[in-house]
Amino acid sequence: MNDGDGTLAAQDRGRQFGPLGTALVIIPTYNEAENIKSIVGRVRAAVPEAHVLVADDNSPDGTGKLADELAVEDDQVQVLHRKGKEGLGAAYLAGFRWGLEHGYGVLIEMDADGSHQPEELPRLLTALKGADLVLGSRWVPGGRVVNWPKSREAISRGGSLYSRLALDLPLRDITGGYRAFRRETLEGLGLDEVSSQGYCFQVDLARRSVKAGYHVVEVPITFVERELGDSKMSRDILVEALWRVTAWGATERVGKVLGRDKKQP
Ligand SMILES: Nc1nc2c(ncn2[C@@H]2O[C@H](COP(=O)(O)OP(=O)(O)OP(=O)(O)O)[C@@H](O)[C@H]2O)c(=O)[nH]1
Ligand SMILES: [Mg+2]
Repeated sequence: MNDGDGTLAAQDRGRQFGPLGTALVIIPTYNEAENIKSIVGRVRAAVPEAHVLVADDNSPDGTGKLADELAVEDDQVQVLHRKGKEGLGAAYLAGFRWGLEHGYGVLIEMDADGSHQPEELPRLLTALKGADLVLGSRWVPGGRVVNWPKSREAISRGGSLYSRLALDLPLRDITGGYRAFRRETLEGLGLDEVSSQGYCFQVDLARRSVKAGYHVVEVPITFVERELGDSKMSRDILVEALWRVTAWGATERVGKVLGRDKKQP
């Protein structure tokens, strides 16, 4: 784990990490017809050895069909067609399962709208050579957002700060969705118990990773606001994140207090 000043916590020093294996970039899509071809092309150019899985929730705008056309032309591109819109978390869980079943060594989360720049993927993968999980981070030195209104930045920074304090996590960008996991990390997180969606899904996986003792590293990224298509962010997603993070924080605090009482004679 990063101990705040960029150095490794004592228990992580000297730890050996195995080779990475083939990477699968999972791109969840819902109505991303204007973006899908460009994002897949950029991923393939930036990391030619990586494979791509588009996890589409039967988008009414035909994104799934466009992804199929890409898959026909390129055998490193696959499409997971899902029945209907079930949210970002469910799409990622299905993508992770597919990737683990197919033997990939690294599983990457990336939005379809260009906010996560594929050209930054090599830096995430380099960091993963010495980590269990790499978070693309807007809120560490060197990270930034482009074209976001101040109000959106305040919500995002506030969400990460609240999660950091409520859950006692030594991380700066806890809601971000540009991440690289080693397969062993995902296998150790108890994915079958994850039911959260949206931003909350990202907080949930970060929290589980830290609690499991994994070495989590934040790499600065430049996050670019989408130019095409519509955001799926909603009030419901924010409300879900707020209540779940608050409930997890309260449960952990009660657990710590009870544990401390038990130790006292
Ligand atoms: N399969 C699937 N993908 C989804 C769903 N909801 C969102 N996505 C995808 O998840 C990614 C992130 O969604 P966005 O709408 O960009 O959310 P956001 O980045 O928080 O919001 P903006 O910054 O406003 O774009 C995009 O690639 C979406 O197409 C869903 O229900 N199912
Ligand atoms: Mg987006």
